[in-house]
Amino acid sequence: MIAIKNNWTKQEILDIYNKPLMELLYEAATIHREYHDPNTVQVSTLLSIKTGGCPEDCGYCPQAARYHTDIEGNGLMSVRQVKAQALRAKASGSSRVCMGAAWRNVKDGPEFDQVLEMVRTINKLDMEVCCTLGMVTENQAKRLAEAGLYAYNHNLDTSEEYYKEVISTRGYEDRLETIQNVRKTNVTVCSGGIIGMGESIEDRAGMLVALSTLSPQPESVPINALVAVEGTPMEEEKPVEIWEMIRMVATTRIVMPQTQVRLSAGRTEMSREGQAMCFFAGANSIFAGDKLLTTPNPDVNQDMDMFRKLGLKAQKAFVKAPQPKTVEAEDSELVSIGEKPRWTRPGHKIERNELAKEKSKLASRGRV
Ligand code: SAM
Ligand code: DTB
Ligand code: SF4
Repeated sequence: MIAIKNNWTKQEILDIYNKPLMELLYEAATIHREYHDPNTVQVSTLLSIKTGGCPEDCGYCPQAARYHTDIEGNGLMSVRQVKAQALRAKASGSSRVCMGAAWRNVKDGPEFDQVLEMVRTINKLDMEVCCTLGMVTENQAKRLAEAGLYAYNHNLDTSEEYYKEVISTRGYEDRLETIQNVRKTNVTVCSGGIIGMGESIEDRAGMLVALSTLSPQPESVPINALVAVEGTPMEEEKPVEIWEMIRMVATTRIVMPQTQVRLSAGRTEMSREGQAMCFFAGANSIFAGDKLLTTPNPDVNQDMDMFRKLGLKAQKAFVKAPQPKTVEAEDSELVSIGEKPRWTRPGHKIERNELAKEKSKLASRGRV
């Protein structure tokens, strides 16, 4: 095995991304086999525990309150509901549950306590628990770790330069700081991004520089293809070609050999042959279940049929890192410490976000 390289440059990554496809595939598949069982794929189920009404302006996201989309918003789910969904996910072959909340950042209080209880409950079902709740402080990351969290998802989404064209309500440095806060615990880091938002190939390479130069590199990297949802600023973005997805997956595999590369949003638009090429190129994780957070995903039976045809097995829980211990709420030594984090709010104007917001205002007045 080659030592992990932590100083990738944008040019080196571009040179990999732009290789003739057969060479790129061969190189990625070779590295993939050195570090992973090529016939095993992790299956993770997403659960939107708090949907819609988010104060952020992420241009891709149907859950941002300021855009007019069709999604149905919901308050925080109960621990009982979450347990029932986790049991269903386990029965259908998932080893991980990823709970997503449409929050800008975690706030100490009863809702966070409820999420901590969800983490304890799922860890006790012997499944890997992941959360994606927005920005977190060091103390909040420690409390999640103590409850038994296995992974925290916090995407960089794109390059630092293009991020300014996507989101105006927070800065790239906030995302990096949250990742650092998670790194101060034993919780593994899951961080990736989206392709198909109008970014250049340089931006894709820029995102991979930001991820691959983290030390250690993230344990998982989700690669999402934009799901262009009506009402969002990105509603008119053209779907990415499968070749772009394959190149992105292969490049991610080469620059982050140990990472689990997850074929994430956008699979409903991909053929099985296309997905098979992504697995060959080094993808070894998927989101399963007929829904992502708010948008459709392939049916689990269809996925299991694809696994059978390709001879793929579902990865067992805790094969990459040991199961964390859960400390019960009453035994916890960690409490809210009244932090007042200063997450940035750049607030610059992004034209397509402003247009989508205006359209949404007109729609709510019944004029569109
Ligand atoms: N609110 C938290 C945050 O932003 O970190 C967690 C939930 S957020 C929905 C998690 C990730 O979903 C985003 O970082 C983004 O990468 C992905 N995502 C959201 N909408 C998407 C879309 N329309 N297409 C593809 N990926 C999307
Ligand atoms: C990630 O990278 N992709 C997932 C998960 N992490 C949280 C979310 C995809 C969301 C796609 C749009 C939706 O369903 O709302
Ligand atoms: Fe909110 Fe997360 Fe959606 Fe951004 S991506 S609008 S932070 S739910």
